Amino acid sequence: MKSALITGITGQDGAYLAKLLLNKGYHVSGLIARRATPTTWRLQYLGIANEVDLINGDLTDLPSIVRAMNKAKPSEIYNLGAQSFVASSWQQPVLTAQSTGIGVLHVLEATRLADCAIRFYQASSSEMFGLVRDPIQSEATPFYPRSPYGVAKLFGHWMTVNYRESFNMFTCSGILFNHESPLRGIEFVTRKVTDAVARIKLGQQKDLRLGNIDAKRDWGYAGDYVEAMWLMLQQEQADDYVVATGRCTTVRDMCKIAFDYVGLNYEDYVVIDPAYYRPAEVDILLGNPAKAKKVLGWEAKTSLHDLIEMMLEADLARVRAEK
Ligand code: NAP
Ligand code: F7E
Repeated sequence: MKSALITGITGQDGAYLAKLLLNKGYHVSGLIARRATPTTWRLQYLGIANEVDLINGDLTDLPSIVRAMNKAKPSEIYNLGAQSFVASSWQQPVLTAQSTGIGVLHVLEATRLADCAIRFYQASSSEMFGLVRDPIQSEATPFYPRSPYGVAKLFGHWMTVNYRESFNMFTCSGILFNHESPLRGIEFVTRKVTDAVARIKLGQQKDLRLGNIDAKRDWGYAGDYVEAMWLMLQQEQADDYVVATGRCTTVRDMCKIAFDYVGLNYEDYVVIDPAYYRPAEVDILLGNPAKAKKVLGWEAKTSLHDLIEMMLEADLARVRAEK
């Protein structure tokens, strides 16, 4: 039986990936950081909380990763754990560097010490493109990160490349563009919008305060994107891939789709609040997923309209259940 260790299993992607791997017959372990309140709600939402082995540990604590590796004995490791909220990375740059950057090195080093044959996936990010050098970003586009988060991800990305080149290890980086779902954290803009639209529709909220609604993102569905992660580790050769839809939309138009769905006009509710502006913005991200399609046979299946509808239906149900 194949065995996988997922860091960040309690996050959006970790939960979907765990479900995918369980469906493929894997034994799934996950690194779980100690928190004061429970963090397994996503695993519960997907009905898999009792089907995965949760091992205590923290990405900033190398010995705990080594112990988790010894316990899980994985043939594949997916490093998805990170401080992943870009806006917070200016408020907590050192913590972000330690978990999102140095944490990658801890997992790579623990993998090398345990068994160089373990296949390793790193959750790299389109935020590394930042102030974009090409209008459509591919694996060949130079990086220019714009946040402490992007800088930390770039460190993890190059470490992943370096371990492949230095130790001949099977290490892959997925350069994933934004991907969302009903399990997305509430602070990210898509989920902030769908949660607010549900609350406004059901009479529990009056307005929606947002920052730069002219920013453009290439949004896909997380359920599609975890398949690309798995495919990367099934290839003959380790490599890096852009994973994206190839379309991009403004935050403004994404809001319009969400409000239209419940029969409301976004202009009546959206209030611009400069508190949500970022010290340095990434104005546009648009990925070219041609390599992932050609080599992995992967492409995004879910349209932005379908994604927003899926998220809205889930948030409408959640808000109704709270009543
Ligand atoms: P997420 O929902 O924020 O999940 C992050 C996970 O990392 C959570 O399980 C969190 O645990 C864990 N974590 C944070 N700090 C940790 C630490 N010090 N030690 C151990 N675990 C820690 O993120 P996501 O959206 O699933 O994204 C997964 C990965 O892909 C992240 O690395 C993210 O940066 C990257 N990425 C995401 C996107 C996207 O659009 N979603 C795009 C590109 C790359 P708690 O639950 O305890 O906080
Ligand atoms: O912001 C703008 C904001 O926080 C998207 C992470 O998964 O994807 C994600 O990072 C855009 C930005 O995601 C609000 O300024 C406007 O331009 O949803 P977001 P992100 O920063 O793109 C990348 C690929 C990752 O790797 C990250 O881990 O929306 N925006 N008004 C707002 N954003 C938020 N959060 N809240 C607002 O009120």
